[in-house]
Amino acid sequence: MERTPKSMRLHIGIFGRRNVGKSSLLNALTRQQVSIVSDVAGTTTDPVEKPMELLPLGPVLFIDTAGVDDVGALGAERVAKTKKILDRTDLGIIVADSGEWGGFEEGVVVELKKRKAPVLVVFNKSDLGRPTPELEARLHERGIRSVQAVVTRGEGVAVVPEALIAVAPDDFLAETPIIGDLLPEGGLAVLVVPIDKEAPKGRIILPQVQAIRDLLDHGQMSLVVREHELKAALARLGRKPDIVVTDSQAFAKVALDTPPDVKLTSFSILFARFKGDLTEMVRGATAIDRLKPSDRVLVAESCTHHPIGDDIGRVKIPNWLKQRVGGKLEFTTRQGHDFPEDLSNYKLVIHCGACMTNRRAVLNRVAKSRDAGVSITNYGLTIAYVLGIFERALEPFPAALEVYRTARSRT
Ligand SMILES: Nc1nc2c(ncn2[C@@H]2O[C@H](COP(=O)(O)OP(=O)(O)OP(=O)(O)O)[C@@H](O)[C@H]2O)c(=O)[nH]1
Ligand code: SF4
Ligand SMILES: [Mg+2]
Repeated sequence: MERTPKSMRLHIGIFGRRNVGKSSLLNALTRQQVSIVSDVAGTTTDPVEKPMELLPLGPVLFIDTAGVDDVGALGAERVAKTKKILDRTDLGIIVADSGEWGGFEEGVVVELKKRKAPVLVVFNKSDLGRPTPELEARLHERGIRSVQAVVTRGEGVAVVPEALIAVAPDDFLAETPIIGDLLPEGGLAVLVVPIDKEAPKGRIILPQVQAIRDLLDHGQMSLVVREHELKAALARLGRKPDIVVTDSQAFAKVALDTPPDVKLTSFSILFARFKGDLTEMVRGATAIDRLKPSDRVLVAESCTHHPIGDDIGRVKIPNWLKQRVGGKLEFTTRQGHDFPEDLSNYKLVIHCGACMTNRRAVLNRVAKSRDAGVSITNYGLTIAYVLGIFERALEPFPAALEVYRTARSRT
């Protein structure tokens, strides 16, 4: 994390009048005393920077600024410093006090919009006063998202990361390649694509197409085979491939046929990283061990049509999990944009590969699950977990594997 160059981090500037709770918010988000908080207006005089990993958004740099509503020589200096921060801001948080919104806040909105930086408004101190519904509606109409908080009591802080994901610029969310970074240039990936009755006629599905394109973009080769051809294909090669990627449905057979020193994973696991948050979903998979009979599990699919057959989320995964738990589980399936607002009844969310949606949508669901204290994982990770090949399937992703091993050692 610390190796991410500063320029690659999403820069999040925190702006607002003096004493509105900017530094309190930074400390709450980072869970550290990074910036000095006091009831004296004008406490922060120089910008305070704090790099951190804000999952699932990735590496960010928070910049707490000096309140800029004051006048006089010192004030002018502060205004100048804060204006400089505006120029480095990819995303601006405007902290407002007790629902108050005026020319100052509007001015910051204008400056941020000029720089094409998205805005999130945090109405802090809502224990003392709240924004009027009209004000909230007005901001909403202009596409400005707002949340209410009482930072000193920790209230509303947990929804801030979720709101940041929702407003973050697209290019900060779509940085991970699908597969190209997992093998060297000129490397070879063998892709296992079952052609069974569930495969769509005359074509291969989107995650597979996109993986092939990503390999081409990275100057790598691919060899596409069906699962019963894998052994023969490997035997024909002069050198072992760098990685084998399989459709999750053929995981068990492919794991047997792939030499132990060749990396192996699934399309769905590649997509847990590409479209979501692999680390969080790896941690989520370990919740399978804590499932008990009659627990509720949510199966979420990003589109209403499943080209590789409906039965994976509705039949196969439920059956494997029931077997493992040794009793009945309550499964609910949701499709498309229909993701429940209230997750508190569920023990686990199992998401599809999300090939038909964008990363922001999945990261939002990851954040929602985390807020609700519910584990979230995906199809491919669940299958690898129940088949007992989880560590093998995570070998290409050392950081995620480490998270898994740490999570296991705690239980
Ligand atoms: N009642 C109430 N007080 C709060 C809340 N959040 C912060 N405060 C208090 O407000 C005061 C100012 O907080 P800071 O975090 O220092 O505010 P700031 O915006 O960084 O202030 P400057 O650096 O001076 O511009 C402190 O006494 C905080 O404890 C809140 O939600 N409710
Ligand atoms: S979005 Fe999900 S359910 Fe739809 S095809 Fe892709 S993986 Fe399957
Ligand atoms: Mg401050």
